[in-house]
Amino acid sequence: MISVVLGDITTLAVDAVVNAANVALLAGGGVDGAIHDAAGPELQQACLDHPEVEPGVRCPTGEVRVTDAFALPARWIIHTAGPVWRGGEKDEERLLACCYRNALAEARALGARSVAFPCISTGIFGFPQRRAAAIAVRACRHFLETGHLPERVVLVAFSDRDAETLRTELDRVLRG
Ligand code: AR6
Repeated sequence: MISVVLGDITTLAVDAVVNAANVALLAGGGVDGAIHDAAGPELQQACLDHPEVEPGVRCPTGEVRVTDAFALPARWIIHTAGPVWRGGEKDEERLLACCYRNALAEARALGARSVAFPCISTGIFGFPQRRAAAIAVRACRHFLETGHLPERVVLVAFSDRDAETLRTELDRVLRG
């Protein structure tokens, strides 16, 4: 089941929270900053425990890395680095879909029954919200058709407008 919730993702009692991180897994602003603030300082060390795969890159764009969730109500944080929007010709749409698919695959491997996603890439990284919402909803729908877990995916909006956009896209996809 996919649902849309308006609010602060750090407060949600779900098994896994997805973080819109950066490739370095260094605490930044936006939802990433909120997650680090709420989880506590151990989270940064847990992120740094993931090895660099090239200088300055612990999680390439579209991939995911898991940490404990420390002080969050969740059990795990699945960090993903979304694409920076560069006009749409740099593979941004495919990479954003990869973030959702890879995070859901990781959640399934962990045994997570519920997962919450922020609107990855649509803040500081500049991805247009409506396009991102359509990709998010489609990627989640397709993934949920392939197995039992996760049972519940929560798409979290941080503004009324984003919630409205997500609900519109979800209705569109569910209507087929
Ligand atoms: N709960 C839910 N959603 C939130 C919250 C929150 N507490 N706070 C912000 N959002 P952004 P990006 C929404 O900028 O575009 C960081 O510096 C926000 O309104 O957090 O993927 C990272 O370290 C927007 O809809 O992520 C990276 O460097 C959405 O979360 C970079 O920003 C995503 O906005 C990633 O940029």
